[in-house]
Amino acid sequence: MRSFLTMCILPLVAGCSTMASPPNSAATEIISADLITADGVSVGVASLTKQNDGLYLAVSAQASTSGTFGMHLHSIGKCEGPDFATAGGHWNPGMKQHGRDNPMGAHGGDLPNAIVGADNKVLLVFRIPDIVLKGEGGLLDADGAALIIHEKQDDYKTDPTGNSGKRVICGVFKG
Ligand SMILES: [Cu+2]
Ligand SMILES: [Zn+2]
Repeated sequence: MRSFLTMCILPLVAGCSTMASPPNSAATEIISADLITADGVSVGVASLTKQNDGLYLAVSAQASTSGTFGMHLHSIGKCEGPDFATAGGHWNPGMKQHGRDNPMGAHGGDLPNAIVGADNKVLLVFRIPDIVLKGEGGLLDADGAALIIHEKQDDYKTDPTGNSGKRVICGVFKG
């Protein structure tokens, strides 16, 4: 999966026009991340792509269980198990509180919950707001960023974490 996506960084590489996932043909991959568990086992990939109408995040992974799980962009691109504390807090360039349902929110890194069906597969593609990617305060600043999926549902309001529990899956975005 990762090598396939990486191969498609150049949109004109033969074969990329048949790429299944992104919804339109002008997609340009910006960066991708291997997703790992606390034991360091690779379980999928996440990628950021730029399309005609904005930035998209795609997540494809095998979870250990079905359910609804908090998912965020954290501020440091470092995934050291078992607790992934090295990834820091939620990416928060606007100095807000956590959660879309919090009047003082939300963090720039707050994402919708990942809903995992009975097959335990996570397969999500969604548009994220246009954000600053590079340079000071950008998502892909010197220390990068991490995508984290948690053990519990994000309640979209409890600061600073949405009560989403442990960090279960982590991937490093480094630009
Ligand atoms: Cu998180
Ligand atoms: Zn948050």
